[in-house]
Amino acid sequence: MNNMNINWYPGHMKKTIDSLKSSLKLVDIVAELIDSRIPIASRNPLIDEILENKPRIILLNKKDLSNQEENSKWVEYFKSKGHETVMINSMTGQGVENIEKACKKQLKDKFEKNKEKNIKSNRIRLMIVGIPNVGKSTLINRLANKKSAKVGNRPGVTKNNQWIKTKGNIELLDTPGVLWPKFEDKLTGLNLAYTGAIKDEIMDVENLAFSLIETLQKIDENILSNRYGIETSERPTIDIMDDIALKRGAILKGREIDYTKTANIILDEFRKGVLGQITLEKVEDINVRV
Ligand SMILES: Nc1nc2c(ncn2[C@@H]2O[C@H](COP(=O)(O)OP(=O)(O)OP(=O)(O)O)[C@@H](O)[C@H]2O)c(=O)[nH]1
Ligand SMILES: [Mg+2]
Repeated sequence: MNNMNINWYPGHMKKTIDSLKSSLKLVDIVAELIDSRIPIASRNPLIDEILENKPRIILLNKKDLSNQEENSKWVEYFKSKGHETVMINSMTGQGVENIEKACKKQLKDKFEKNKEKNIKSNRIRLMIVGIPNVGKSTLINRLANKKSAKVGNRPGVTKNNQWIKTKGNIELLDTPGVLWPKFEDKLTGLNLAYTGAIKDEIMDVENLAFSLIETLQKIDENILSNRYGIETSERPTIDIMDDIALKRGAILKGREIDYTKTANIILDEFRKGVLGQITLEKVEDINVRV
């Protein structure tokens, strides 16, 4: 956790907010990108304050890695808060085609006013914001119409701001807003670490994997049992870890268990989705945390 505090010292946060606020003036709407496995931990704690009344849509990314039933519940939840919400997989582009429609819904007023003024413009200027590693660059690449050149600088706009033309009516600000995640409570830090959102480990890999095993066991005892062909029901976490090590041949000279290797296997397989589509934070958890 300490490393994250170093990366996001107060001065850094203030700079981020200032630059984000000036970018906000350039766009019609903001897409808040969230990791669908951890929709609580992957949101910035100040996002509502920063965006104020700016139109916003929510994009739940990495839908290939999360539980589809929980995803539906999260979409309902965010919609109930007034946010148009879209489930996406930025890697394959699945769901990305629904982003424009969601923007249009959220910008209905603007389009109606344009109509009254007899202005014919369907252009939607969009900026993506999100915490590190949530998939911002992948989504930008996915939305970008590779064949068309960059739209170029607009007059009166900082030289750095380039616009990317997409296949539809969306014009994308090429630099996304990188926000810091929540890191007030331990569970949030752990969930960010399990999913690989934090590169600087908040604890060593062995302890992290140990605690991931406990978490997965609580979600569904079949996850590890199915994947590694071991008995997991009502067994101590360390025994489960030992069994995984034996199954995977993570044994050192002198027949000692290689816990580092075992831990890396478990973490890597979880992050890649090999253990299944697993959501770590459910809608119900909102009442307990936040
Ligand atoms: N499985 C899966 N992986 C994804 C998806 N979207 C992004 N990724 C992966 O997530 C990792 C991070 O993606 P980036 O696009 O670099 O994330 P970013 O938000 O730009 O990260 P920073 O630039 O560090 O802030 C990469 O390994 C991507 O391949 C998705 O929908 N599904
Ligand atoms: Mg990036």
